[in-house]
Amino acid sequence: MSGSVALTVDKLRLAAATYPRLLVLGSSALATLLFVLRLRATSKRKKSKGPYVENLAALANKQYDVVIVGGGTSGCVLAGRLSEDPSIRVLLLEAGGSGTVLPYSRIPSGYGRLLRSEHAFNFETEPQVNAQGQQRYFPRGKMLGGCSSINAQMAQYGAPGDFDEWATLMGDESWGWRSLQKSFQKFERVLPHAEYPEMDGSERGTEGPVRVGYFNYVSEHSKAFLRACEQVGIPLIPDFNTSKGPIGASRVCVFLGFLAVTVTYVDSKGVRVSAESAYLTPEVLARPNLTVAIHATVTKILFDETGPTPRAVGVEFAKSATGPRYSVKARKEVVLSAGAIHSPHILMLSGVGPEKQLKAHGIPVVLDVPAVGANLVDHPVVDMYFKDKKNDSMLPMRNPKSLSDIAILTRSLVQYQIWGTGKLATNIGESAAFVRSDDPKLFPPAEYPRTLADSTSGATSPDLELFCTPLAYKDHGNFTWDFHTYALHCYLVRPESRGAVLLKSADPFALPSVDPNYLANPDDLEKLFRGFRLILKIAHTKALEAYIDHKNTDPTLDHATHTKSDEEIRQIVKERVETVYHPTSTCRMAPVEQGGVVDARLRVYGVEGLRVCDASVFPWIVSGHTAGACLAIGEKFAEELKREIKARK
Ligand SMILES: Cc1cc2nc3c(=O)[nH]c(=O)nc-3n(C[C@H](O)[C@H](O)[C@H](O)COP(=O)(O)OP(=O)(O)OC[C@H]3O[C@@H](n4cnc5c(N)ncnc54)[C@H](O)[C@@H]3O)c2cc1C
Ligand SMILES: *[C@@H]1O[C@H](CO)[C@@H](O)[C@H](O)[C@H]1NC(C)=O
Ligand SMILES: *[C@@H]1O[C@H](CO)[C@@H](O)[C@H](O)[C@H]1NC(C)=O
Ligand SMILES: *[C@@H]1O[C@H](CO)[C@@H](O)[C@H](O)[C@H]1NC(C)=O
Ligand SMILES: CC(=O)N[C@H]1CO[C@H](CO)[C@@H](O)[C@@H]1O
Repeated sequence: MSGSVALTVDKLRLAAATYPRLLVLGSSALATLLFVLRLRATSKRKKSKGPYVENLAALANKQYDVVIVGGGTSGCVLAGRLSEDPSIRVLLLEAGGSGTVLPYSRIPSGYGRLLRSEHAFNFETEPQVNAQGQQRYFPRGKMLGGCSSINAQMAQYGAPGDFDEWATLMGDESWGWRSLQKSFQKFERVLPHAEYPEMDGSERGTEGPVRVGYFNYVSEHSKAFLRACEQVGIPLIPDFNTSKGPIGASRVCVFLGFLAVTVTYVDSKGVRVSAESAYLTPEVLARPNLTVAIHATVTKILFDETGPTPRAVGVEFAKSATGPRYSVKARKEVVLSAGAIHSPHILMLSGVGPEKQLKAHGIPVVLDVPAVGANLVDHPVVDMYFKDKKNDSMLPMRNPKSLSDIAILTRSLVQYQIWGTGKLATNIGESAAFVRSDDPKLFPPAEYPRTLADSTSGATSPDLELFCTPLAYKDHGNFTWDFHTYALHCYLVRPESRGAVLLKSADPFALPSVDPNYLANPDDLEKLFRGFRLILKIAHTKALEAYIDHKNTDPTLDHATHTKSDEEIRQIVKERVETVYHPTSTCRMAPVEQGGVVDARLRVYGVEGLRVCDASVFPWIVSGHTAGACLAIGEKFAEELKREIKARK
């Protein structure tokens, strides 16, 4: 009894001694934070909130040439580019609000806070039958810019072979890398950086609206990760030195940056570059022929079914499930850019999809297209957690616990506010490496005897990506440790498992079912297992010795995982596998008989006046990050549609 009283008195004394300092520091941190948030929010709001239409009634029954459904990554590109032609009247309808007014979208490290918020569609997947039956959180951005407003800002686009495969499939060279590269260059404005002179930009765009460069904060840990990769035999290829090298392997390597500090969609002021911030600038929004409406959820596409072929003639939309529904006419085209989950969802709600499913939900069938929502493919990731030996992680940004944490947070806030640098400017996914699961140097056949089907897009394309983050997290940030951690991650860039997006209800405001069907193909598990083993090897290199505390015995960390059996590791992969946020291919561009929903000009087969342009049209998932290709296909399609509309006049 007396002991506990003494303890309490001691605690009080300690609290009395520390609280004033805590309060002072805490309130200074809070003040700085509020200052940053207010300043950044209001300066932007003045410029960009005004031009967005929020009164949906004002749009009712109006006519446009092109109606774009979804103001996400591809949708913003289309709106910006199509409205360059003053003779085309464009309407963009976006379910969410503006992303550029949200501080957690603008600050590169802030996006974790937008997950599970009202600014995301917060899916839980169907139980993953090959991954211990678990349901997994699965977010999609719900705001202008779409996922480009909440993504990790890693500007790596895949491998040239990915796009060459698209060209071969469609028999259309315009989709091949050599041609599509122009569309990548069209969106890019590569910014030089003193620390990385090898990025000379000679094969990159320099005039586009999307600024890419090396302006994110990079921790010492991430630099050490690159050295660690070298120590296990992954060659460090200076990124993007594309000058005059031979075409084949060297260009591929350069494009991929087999191992590199990631180039990011972060500008020289340390602010995220989203499709909204890049394409919906005040000058663009001032165009009389462009209308951008926010908080406008498209509930269905309207068809004229009087002719021999159904024709999309407009869309219906609403602010909320119970609010009034409005409609607008599209004189020339309706373009779906609602992303890999919502584009097939909207098609189904509109009567274009698998007949049986539509009928089960009482939706009148316009056209039976079994491939709508099928072929869902996503990159499955597994994470490994370690104790950060340097105690220099992102922990104070998330969860400041001590005076020194608060001091670090305050310093970071000030640094970010004044220079746009410091820990807050990290994109979290700071460096990455790409490897092949059949590389005999990394996976000696004696140790890994199974021959796996080659799912890559070519001899110089990868099937695994490794990356590191200056903080370990579980469940997409729902759980973090209360001490300093470091994490290594591995994901499969060319999975062969396929899932589906299915209707759960005819209510357009109810989320559809999402089943990425992780690990359905046994080779996927084997490749991830190899990646996991490689990561463990990297974690135990000399280069990471100073950064990872392998003496730590916390059972929730992976310091002893390398001692586990292959079978145990496979179980860990199944237990941890989840989305790295790259779903694609639910409205595939492919010949009809190969599960195609759209043709090479992104026209939905079997109907007129309807296109799809977003990640859902990727014939196969790219061997890397997906936002770049969404921007590029937006550029490509906008150019073609402008030309097409002109020719029709
Ligand atoms: C957390 C996270 C991290 C990621 N990290 C990276 C990365 O580092 N690098 C990278 O390259 N890629 C990354 N990605 C993936 C990449 O951002 C996406 O693949 C890409 O942005 C998708 O673009 P999209 O145009 O297909 O769809 P989206 O950008 O998702 O756009 C779809 C838009 O449609 C709107 N919409 C949906 N339904 C309706 C409706 N009924 N009516 C009106 N509007 C509607 C949505 O609100 C959204 O704005 C990440 C994604 C996430 C979620
Ligand atoms: C980049 O390319 C130039 C010209 O080909 C070459 O001289 C230089 O060594 C290269 N730099 C790196 C870092 O590879
Ligand atoms: C890191 O923090 C732990 C306590 O959590 C402490 O034991 C260790 O000495 C610290 N290491 C460094 C390098 O500060
Ligand atoms: C976060 O994790 C807790 C505990 O595991 C869980 O109960 C909760 O549902 C999770 N929160 C969300 C929003 O998923
Ligand atoms: C098709 C259309 O509405 N065009 C209008 C675009 O804006 C100009 C003014 O800049 C009008 O003159 C056009 O009629």
